[in-house]
Amino acid sequence: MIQPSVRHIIHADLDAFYAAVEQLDNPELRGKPVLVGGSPDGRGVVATASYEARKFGVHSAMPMATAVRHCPDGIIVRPRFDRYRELSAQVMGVFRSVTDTIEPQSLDEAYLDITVAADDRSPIAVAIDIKARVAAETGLTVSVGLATGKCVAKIASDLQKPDGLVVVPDGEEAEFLAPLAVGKLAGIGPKSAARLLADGVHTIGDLAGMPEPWFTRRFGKRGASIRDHARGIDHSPVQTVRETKSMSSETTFPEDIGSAEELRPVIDRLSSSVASALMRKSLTGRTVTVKMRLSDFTTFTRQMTLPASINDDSTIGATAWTLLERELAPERTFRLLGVGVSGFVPAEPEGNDKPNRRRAAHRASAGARATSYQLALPVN
Ligand code: TTP
Ligand code: MG
Repeated sequence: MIQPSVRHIIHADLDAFYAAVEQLDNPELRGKPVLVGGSPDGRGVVATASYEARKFGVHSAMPMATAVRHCPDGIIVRPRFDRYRELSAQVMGVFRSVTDTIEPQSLDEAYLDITVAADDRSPIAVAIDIKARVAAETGLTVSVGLATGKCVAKIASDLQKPDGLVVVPDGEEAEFLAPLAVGKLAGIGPKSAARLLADGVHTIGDLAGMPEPWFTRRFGKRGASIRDHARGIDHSPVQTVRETKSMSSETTFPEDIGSAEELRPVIDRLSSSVASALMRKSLTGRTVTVKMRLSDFTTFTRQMTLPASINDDSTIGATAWTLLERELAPERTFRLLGVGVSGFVPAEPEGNDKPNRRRAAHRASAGARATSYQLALPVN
């Protein structure tokens, strides 16, 4: 019987992600042992290996030199993070077209709450559809676990890799988990697993059978949730990550400073830290903000909107410096400085919407003249 309170949660994880992308883009690598990562000469490590290479015992985080010894025919490929990000965005797009309730865990992994999407068809049909659409739209395979909670769904997605689909029906969670190794449970790392093994607790079933007070003794505060997880109980929600609205970096000085010579390098350092955070997320923004806290704790910001969207450290630094320089005054010293970029513009394909872009640029340059002065808020 279907109860209305039962949730349908998917954990989806791409198979041998980086290696699969390399095999996708270069057909010559298909069916071959591929090692994505650094050089075997230096201290390079394996980011991931294709399933063909895993047969030789190669795994993520293994030194590349060791991997090559295990798998001499392995083809070493340097990672291409931009391409991985691009495909990740496509895959997340497929997920998002099924449900808004999605919690990405990394580039190749996400939880999806498909309870609503499964209103008019079975959750298994939704899961099959997701797998088929990821394959059709990207050429990649994704392993999917479907269960009533995140913890079981995650374990399920890993069980039949690659291209797996494991469904754990409502009410069968504990039975499904019972024979599996304790180390598969979220929160049980290799050290905990080794200690549990020494105590004769090998499987999740063994763990679930331990008396309640034992969990608190063993795991402290985490005891209750580990016990629930071992019994397949997990009500934690799929948490939609809010879109990043701004990126900033700030620093408090050991001693207050006020001269241009001292402040300029700080602005440059903060700007380059913001720039690299933006680049890592492939974001560009038009508004640069400087946050200032004076010796008397007065805190305020100045911001400027540029005609174009940027993420390079020199433009951020030059803009931030223009804003700060106007505030310098004899006797005025600063406790804290921050630099931020906001007003993100989604990457837009070239040639689209030219008139709109012109309008946007026009608005932006108007904004640059009207530098806004936000509230001066005393802190404390
Ligand atoms: P995973 O999903 O852990 O691994 P995977 O997708 O390669 O293989 P699987 O089929 O078992 O899911 O990680 C996703 C990507 O993250 C992986 O392709 C490369 C990268 N990664 C690293 O760079 N270093 C690491 O130690 C791990 C575990 C992953
Ligand atoms: Mg993966």
